[in-house]
Amino acid sequence: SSTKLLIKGGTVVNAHEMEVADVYVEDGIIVAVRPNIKVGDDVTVLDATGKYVMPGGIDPHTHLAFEFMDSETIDDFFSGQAAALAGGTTMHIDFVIPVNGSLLSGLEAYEKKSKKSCMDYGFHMAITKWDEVVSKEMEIIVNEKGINSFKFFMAYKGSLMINDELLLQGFKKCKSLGALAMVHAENGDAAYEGQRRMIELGITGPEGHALSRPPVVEGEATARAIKLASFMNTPLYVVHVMSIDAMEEISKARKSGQKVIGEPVVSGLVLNDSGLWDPDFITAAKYVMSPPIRAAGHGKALQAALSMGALQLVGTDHCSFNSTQKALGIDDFQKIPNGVNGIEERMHLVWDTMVESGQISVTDYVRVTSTECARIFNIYPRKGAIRAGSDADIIILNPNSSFEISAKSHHSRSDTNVFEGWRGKGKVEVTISGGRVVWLNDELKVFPGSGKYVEMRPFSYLFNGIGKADERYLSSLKAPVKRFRATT
Ligand code: DUC
Ligand code: ZN
Ligand code: ZN
Ligand code: ZN
Repeated sequence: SSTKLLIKGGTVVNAHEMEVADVYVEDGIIVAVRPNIKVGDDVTVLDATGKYVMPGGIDPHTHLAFEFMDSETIDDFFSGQAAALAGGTTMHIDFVIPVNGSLLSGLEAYEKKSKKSCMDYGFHMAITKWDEVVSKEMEIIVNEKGINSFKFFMAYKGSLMINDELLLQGFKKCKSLGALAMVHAENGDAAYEGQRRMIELGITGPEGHALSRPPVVEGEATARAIKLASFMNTPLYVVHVMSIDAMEEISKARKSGQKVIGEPVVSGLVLNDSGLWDPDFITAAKYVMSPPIRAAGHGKALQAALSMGALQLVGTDHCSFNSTQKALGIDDFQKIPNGVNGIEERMHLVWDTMVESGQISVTDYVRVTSTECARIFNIYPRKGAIRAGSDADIIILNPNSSFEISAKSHHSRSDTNVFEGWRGKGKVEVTISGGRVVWLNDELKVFPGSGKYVEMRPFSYLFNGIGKADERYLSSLKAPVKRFRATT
C-alpha cells in the first residue's frame, strides 16, 4: 500500500522562487508541484492556504549521542531527531568521532547509535590524529561510506586538536578525494593559555569560559585555516562562526574569490554572552559552548553577514547536556561540558530573527536553512527542494501563528534550554518526513528506525575550477624564468 498526500493551496517556496501551487506526494517522493492538482479520495489532503510550503530544514552541524568531556549528550539519535522534526528540521549531518584515532571504528559506533533514527541523516567525519592508517581510512570513508567532509579541530589541546602540519596533510588528502575540509577554528594553544590566565586570576565560574577564549582566538585560527586552505587550493568550511573577527576573515577571503563557506549557528546569531554572568551556576553554565557565545553586537553582525551572503547557511552545533551534567563544572568552568541546544529551535529562530524582522526574504530563508546545505554536501536536489523527484521532506509554516520556547514544552531530553522564554512569530505547523506526516496539531508521530542514512558523494560544486587553477599554477612554475647574473 502506498501513502499518498496532497498539500493544497499553499505558497511553495524554493531557494530562488515561490508560487502558489499544490504538492502531490507518493511513497515518500514528491511527484508533482503545480496549481489545482485533482486527486481521488484515497489521498490525504492538507490545506496550506495562506501558509508557506517549504523544504524541511537541514541542520549541517549536530552532535547526537556524543561522548564528550566526561559526559554523553542527553539527546541521542532518537530524541534529538524527534525534537528536530517538531521544529521543522527533517535532516541533519552529525559528526562521527574516531575511536582511538580510527575513522572506521568511529563510524561503526555511529552506525549503531543511529539505528534508532526517525529522520534522514548523514555524517561528517572528524579527524583527531594523523598517520598513514588515517590517510588510507579517509579514502574508504569517501569512496565506500558516503561521507564527503572531514572536520579538523584546531582547539581542544591534548584531546581533539591537531597542529598545522597535520592540518595541511589533511587538507591535501581532502582535496585529492574531492572531500570538503571543515575546521573548528580556535587557537587551541591560546585557549589553553587563556584558561591558565583565568585560574591565576581566581575566575573559576562560567564567565571564565568566555573570557579565556575571546574573539581574537577564533579570528586568528579562522585566518590561519583560510590561508592554509588557500595555499593548498582546496575549499574550506568554517563551522560555528561566532565572532565578527572570524566572519570578517571569511568575508575577505570570499571577496578575493576563495572558496570559503561560513556557518553561523543559531545560538551565536540570536544570543549574547550576558547569561554567562548569571549568579545561578546552572543558568550560566547552560550557555557554555566553544567557541563561546559573544558580547552583544557580534550576533547582530553575523545576522547582517548572513543577510548579505558573507555567511551562507545556519547550523546549530546541537550538543545538549542537562543540568546535572553541566554541574560537573561547578568548581571549574574548564569541566563544564561544552554545548548548547538548537536542533528544535533553529527553524523558528531564523524565521523570527531574519524573516519576520525583514532582514532576509522567504526564499533566502529556504536557502540558508536547507538548500545551501544540500548543495554544499552534494545531495541537492534530492534534498533542499520542493520539486518533482525530490524526497518528500516538507514543512508547512504559518507566518501568522506564534511559537514559544521552553524546556517545559520542548522535545529534547534536556531540562534546560538556552532560548528559554523566547516568543516569536511564524510556526511550523506540519512536518512531513519521507512522505509521512510526523508533526501535526502539536503532536509527534515518530518511529525509531524509520530514518534513512543519506550517502553524500564527493566533488560538490565547490570543487569546480579547482583543477584548472592548479594547472595554471603548475604551468606558471614551468614557464621560462629569466635569471639575471652579474656581468663583468
Ligand atoms: N563545541 C561545543 O560547544 N560542543 C561540541 C564540540 C564543540 O566544538
Ligand atoms: Zn530555482
Ligand atoms: Zn566545534
Ligand atoms: Zn560541533
